[in-house]
Amino acid sequence: MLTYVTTNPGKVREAESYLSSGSIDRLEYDYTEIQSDDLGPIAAHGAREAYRHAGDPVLVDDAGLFIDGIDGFPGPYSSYVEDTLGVDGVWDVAADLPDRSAAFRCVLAYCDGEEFAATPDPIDRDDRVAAAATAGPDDAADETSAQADATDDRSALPVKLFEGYVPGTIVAPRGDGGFGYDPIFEHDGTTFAEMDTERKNAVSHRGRALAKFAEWFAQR
Ligand code: ITT
Repeated sequence: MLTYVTTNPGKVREAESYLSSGSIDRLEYDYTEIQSDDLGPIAAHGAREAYRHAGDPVLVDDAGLFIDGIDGFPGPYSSYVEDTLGVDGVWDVAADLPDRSAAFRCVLAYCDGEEFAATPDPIDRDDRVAAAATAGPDDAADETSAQADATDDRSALPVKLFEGYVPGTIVAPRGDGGFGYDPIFEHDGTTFAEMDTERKNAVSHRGRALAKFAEWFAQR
Protein backbone atom coordinates (compact mmCIF):
# COMPACT_ATOMS: atom_id res chain seq x y z
CA MET A 1 0.00 0.00 0.00
CA LEU A 2 1.19 3.46 -0.88
CA THR A 3 0.46 6.56 1.19
CA TYR A 4 -0.21 9.77 -0.74
CA VAL A 5 0.64 12.63 1.59
CA THR A 6 -1.31 15.82 1.02
CA THR A 7 -3.84 18.17 2.55
CA ASN A 8 -5.38 18.62 -0.92
CA PRO A 9 -8.23 16.19 -1.80
CA GLY A 10 -8.05 17.26 -5.47
CA LYS A 11 -4.58 15.75 -5.80
CA VAL A 12 -5.72 12.44 -4.29
CA ARG A 13 -8.70 12.29 -6.66
CA GLU A 14 -6.34 12.57 -9.60
CA ALA A 15 -3.80 10.10 -8.19
CA GLU A 16 -6.52 7.55 -7.42
CA SER A 17 -7.95 7.90 -10.91
CA TYR A 18 -4.50 7.35 -12.41
CA LEU A 19 -3.11 4.64 -10.16
CA SER A 20 -6.50 2.87 -9.74
CA SER A 21 -8.41 3.54 -6.56
CA GLY A 22 -7.87 1.23 -3.63
CA SER A 23 -4.11 1.13 -4.14
CA ILE A 24 -3.40 4.32 -2.20
CA ASP A 25 -4.16 5.67 1.24
CA ARG A 26 -4.40 9.38 1.82
CA LEU A 27 -2.49 10.87 4.74
CA GLU A 28 -3.43 14.43 5.56
CA TYR A 29 -0.11 15.44 7.05
CA ASP A 30 1.15 19.02 6.84
CA TYR A 31 4.89 18.46 6.37
CA THR A 32 7.33 21.38 6.63
CA GLU A 33 7.66 23.22 3.31
CA ILE A 34 11.27 24.42 3.15
CA GLN A 35 12.04 27.65 1.23
CA SER A 36 13.38 26.93 -2.23
CA ASP A 37 12.96 28.23 -5.79
CA ASP A 38 12.74 24.61 -6.86
CA LEU A 39 9.89 22.19 -6.26
CA GLY A 40 12.24 19.18 -6.07
CA PRO A 41 13.96 19.94 -2.75
CA ILE A 42 10.62 20.95 -1.19
CA ALA A 43 9.03 17.64 -2.20
CA ALA A 44 12.10 15.61 -1.19
CA HIS A 45 12.29 17.19 2.24
CA GLY A 46 8.56 16.62 2.69
CA ALA A 47 8.86 12.97 1.67
CA ARG A 48 11.59 12.29 4.24
CA GLU A 49 9.62 14.00 6.97
CA ALA A 50 6.40 12.23 6.00
CA TYR A 51 8.14 8.85 5.86
CA ARG A 52 9.58 9.39 9.33
CA HIS A 53 6.09 10.29 10.51
CA ALA A 54 4.14 7.53 8.74
CA GLY A 55 6.66 4.67 8.67
CA ASP A 56 5.13 3.44 5.38
CA PRO A 57 6.12 4.11 1.74
CA VAL A 58 5.04 7.68 0.96
CA LEU A 59 4.52 9.85 -2.08
CA VAL A 60 4.61 13.63 -1.59
CA ASP A 61 3.30 15.88 -4.36
CA ASP A 62 4.55 19.45 -4.71
CA ALA A 63 3.13 21.48 -7.58
CA GLY A 64 2.96 25.06 -8.79
CA LEU A 65 1.84 27.42 -11.51
CA PHE A 66 4.66 29.28 -13.30
CA ILE A 67 3.66 32.33 -15.36
CA ASP A 68 6.37 33.23 -17.87
CA GLY A 69 5.64 36.99 -18.08
CA ILE A 70 6.20 37.47 -14.33
CA ASP A 71 9.37 35.42 -13.93
CA GLY A 72 7.60 32.20 -13.07
CA PHE A 73 5.49 33.71 -10.28
CA PRO A 74 3.77 32.29 -8.22
CA GLY A 75 5.86 29.10 -8.73
CA PRO A 76 6.84 27.52 -5.39
CA TYR A 77 4.66 30.13 -3.64
CA SER A 78 1.49 29.03 -5.47
CA SER A 79 -0.22 27.75 -2.35
CA TYR A 80 0.38 30.96 -0.37
CA VAL A 81 -0.68 33.09 -3.34
CA GLU A 82 -3.90 31.11 -3.82
CA ASP A 83 -4.71 31.64 -0.12
CA THR A 84 -3.93 35.38 -0.18
CA LEU A 85 -4.38 36.87 -3.68
CA GLY A 86 -6.74 34.11 -4.81
CA VAL A 87 -7.20 32.59 -8.25
CA ASP A 88 -9.19 35.62 -9.51
CA GLY A 89 -6.44 37.90 -8.20
CA VAL A 90 -3.82 35.96 -10.18
CA TRP A 91 -5.99 36.32 -13.28
CA ASP A 92 -6.21 40.10 -12.62
CA VAL A 93 -2.42 40.30 -12.51
CA ALA A 94 -1.97 38.14 -15.62
CA ALA A 95 -4.73 39.78 -17.66
CA ASP A 96 -2.56 42.80 -18.52
CA LEU A 97 0.49 40.81 -19.56
CA PRO A 98 1.37 40.89 -23.27
CA ASP A 99 2.36 37.21 -23.01
CA ARG A 100 0.17 34.98 -20.82
CA SER A 101 2.01 31.73 -21.43
CA ALA A 102 2.51 29.61 -18.33
CA ALA A 103 3.16 26.09 -17.13
CA PHE A 104 2.14 23.79 -14.35
CA ARG A 105 4.89 21.73 -12.78
CA CYS A 106 4.61 18.80 -10.40
CA VAL A 107 7.27 16.89 -8.53
CA LEU A 108 6.41 13.59 -6.87
CA ALA A 109 8.86 12.47 -4.20
CA TYR A 110 8.89 8.82 -3.15
CA CYS A 111 10.50 7.54 0.02
CA ASP A 112 10.28 4.11 1.61
CA GLY A 113 13.45 4.11 3.69
CA GLU A 114 15.28 1.85 1.19
CA GLU A 115 18.04 2.49 -1.33
CA PHE A 116 17.17 2.44 -5.03
CA ALA A 117 18.94 2.99 -8.33
CA ALA A 118 19.40 6.63 -9.33
CA THR A 119 18.00 6.20 -12.85
CA PRO A 120 15.91 7.21 -14.73
CA ASP A 121 15.29 10.16 -12.39
CA PRO A 122 17.72 11.88 -10.04
CA ILE A 123 17.86 11.54 -6.31
CA ASP A 124 18.25 15.08 -5.06
CA ARG A 125 20.52 14.64 -2.05
CA ASP A 126 23.85 15.10 -3.89
CA ASP A 127 22.49 18.27 -5.52
CA ARG A 128 21.65 19.64 -2.12
CA VAL A 129 25.11 18.92 -0.73
CA ALA A 130 26.57 20.77 -3.73
CA ALA A 131 24.13 23.67 -3.29
CA ALA A 132 25.02 23.99 0.39
CA ALA A 133 28.75 23.96 -0.41
CA THR A 134 28.46 26.78 -3.01
CA ALA A 135 26.08 29.04 -1.04
CA GLY A 136 27.26 32.68 -0.61
CA PRO A 137 28.09 34.42 2.73
CA ASP A 138 24.58 35.85 2.99
CA ASP A 139 23.32 32.33 3.00
CA ALA A 140 25.38 31.38 6.06
CA ALA A 141 22.44 30.42 8.23
CA ASP A 142 20.71 28.61 5.40
CA GLU A 143 23.98 26.94 4.51
CA THR A 144 24.37 25.50 7.97
CA SER A 145 20.87 24.14 8.06
CA ALA A 146 21.06 22.94 4.45
CA GLN A 147 24.34 21.16 5.18
CA ALA A 148 23.02 19.62 8.33
CA ASP A 149 19.93 18.60 6.48
CA ALA A 150 21.84 17.27 3.51
CA THR A 151 24.23 15.35 5.78
CA ASP A 152 21.32 13.94 7.67
CA ASP A 153 19.45 13.09 4.47
CA ARG A 154 22.59 11.59 2.97
CA SER A 155 23.07 9.18 5.79
CA ALA A 156 19.41 8.38 6.17
CA LEU A 157 16.67 8.50 3.63
CA PRO A 158 16.99 8.32 -0.16
CA VAL A 159 14.23 9.96 -2.14
CA LYS A 160 13.32 9.45 -5.78
CA LEU A 161 11.82 12.31 -7.78
CA PHE A 162 9.41 12.19 -10.72
CA GLU A 163 8.63 15.42 -12.56
CA GLY A 164 5.79 16.46 -14.83
CA TYR A 165 5.26 19.65 -16.83
CA VAL A 166 2.46 20.99 -18.99
CA PRO A 167 2.49 24.24 -20.99
CA GLY A 168 -0.60 26.42 -21.27
CA THR A 169 -2.02 29.93 -21.20
CA ILE A 170 -3.58 31.98 -18.41
CA VAL A 171 -7.17 32.91 -19.31
CA ALA A 172 -10.24 34.41 -17.61
CA PRO A 173 -11.75 31.77 -15.25
CA ARG A 174 -13.83 29.07 -17.00
CA GLY A 175 -15.21 25.74 -15.78
CA ASP A 176 -16.37 24.18 -12.52
CA GLY A 177 -14.18 21.08 -12.27
CA GLY A 178 -10.73 20.47 -10.87
CA PHE A 179 -9.28 22.60 -8.11
CA GLY A 180 -6.87 25.47 -7.43
CA TYR A 181 -5.76 27.34 -10.53
CA ASP A 182 -7.53 24.98 -12.96
CA PRO A 183 -10.17 27.56 -14.07
CA ILE A 184 -7.51 30.00 -15.33
CA PHE A 185 -5.18 27.45 -16.98
CA GLU A 186 -5.97 26.65 -20.61
CA HIS A 187 -4.33 23.81 -22.51
CA ASP A 188 -5.20 23.21 -26.16
CA GLY A 189 -8.25 25.49 -25.98
CA THR A 190 -9.77 23.96 -22.83
CA THR A 191 -9.20 24.98 -19.22
CA PHE A 192 -8.30 22.23 -16.75
CA ALA A 193 -11.53 23.08 -14.88
CA GLU A 194 -13.47 22.19 -18.04
CA MET A 195 -11.89 18.72 -18.19
CA ASP A 196 -12.89 15.66 -16.20
CA THR A 197 -10.21 14.01 -14.06
CA GLU A 198 -9.26 11.42 -16.66
CA ARG A 199 -8.85 13.99 -19.42
CA LYS A 200 -6.82 16.29 -17.18
CA ASN A 201 -4.59 13.36 -16.11
CA ALA A 202 -3.91 12.51 -19.76
CA VAL A 203 -2.13 15.84 -20.32
CA SER A 204 -1.42 17.37 -16.94
CA HIS A 205 1.79 17.91 -14.99
CA ARG A 206 0.52 15.50 -12.30
CA GLY A 207 -0.58 12.88 -14.85
CA ARG A 208 2.86 12.97 -16.47
CA ALA A 209 4.66 12.67 -13.14
CA LEU A 210 2.31 9.84 -12.09
CA ALA A 211 3.01 8.02 -15.36
CA LYS A 212 6.77 8.08 -14.67
CA PHE A 213 6.24 7.01 -11.10
CA ALA A 214 3.84 4.16 -12.03
CA GLU A 215 6.27 2.76 -14.59
CA TRP A 216 9.14 2.77 -12.08
CA PHE A 217 7.05 1.53 -9.15
CA ALA A 218 5.68 -1.42 -11.15
CA GLN A 219 9.23 -2.78 -11.41
CA ARG A 220 10.07 -2.21 -7.80
P1 ITT B 1 -0.22 19.85 -0.08
O1 ITT B 1 1.06 20.68 -0.04
O2 ITT B 1 -0.73 19.48 1.26
O3 ITT B 1 -0.07 18.67 -1.00
P2 ITT B 1 -1.27 22.15 -1.51
O4 ITT B 1 -2.60 22.42 -2.15
O5 ITT B 1 -0.69 23.22 -0.64
O6 ITT B 1 -1.38 20.76 -0.73
P3 ITT B 1 0.94 22.48 -3.38
O7 ITT B 1 1.77 23.28 -2.46
O8 ITT B 1 1.62 21.44 -4.21
O9 ITT B 1 -0.26 21.74 -2.62
O10 ITT B 1 0.12 23.37 -4.39
C1 ITT B 1 0.48 24.68 -4.68
C2 ITT B 1 -0.71 25.40 -5.21
O11 ITT B 1 -0.94 25.02 -6.55
C3 ITT B 1 -2.00 25.18 -4.44
O12 ITT B 1 -2.64 26.44 -4.37
C4 ITT B 1 -2.80 24.22 -5.31
O13 ITT B 1 -4.19 24.44 -5.22
C5 ITT B 1 -2.27 24.58 -6.70
N1 ITT B 1 -2.25 23.40 -7.57
C6 ITT B 1 -1.48 22.30 -7.43
N2 ITT B 1 -1.76 21.41 -8.37
C7 ITT B 1 -2.75 21.95 -9.13
C8 ITT B 1 -3.49 21.51 -10.22
O14 ITT B 1 -3.31 20.31 -10.74
N3 ITT B 1 -4.44 22.32 -10.71
C9 ITT B 1 -4.64 23.54 -10.19
N4 ITT B 1 -3.99 24.03 -9.14
C10 ITT B 1 -3.05 23.24 -8.61
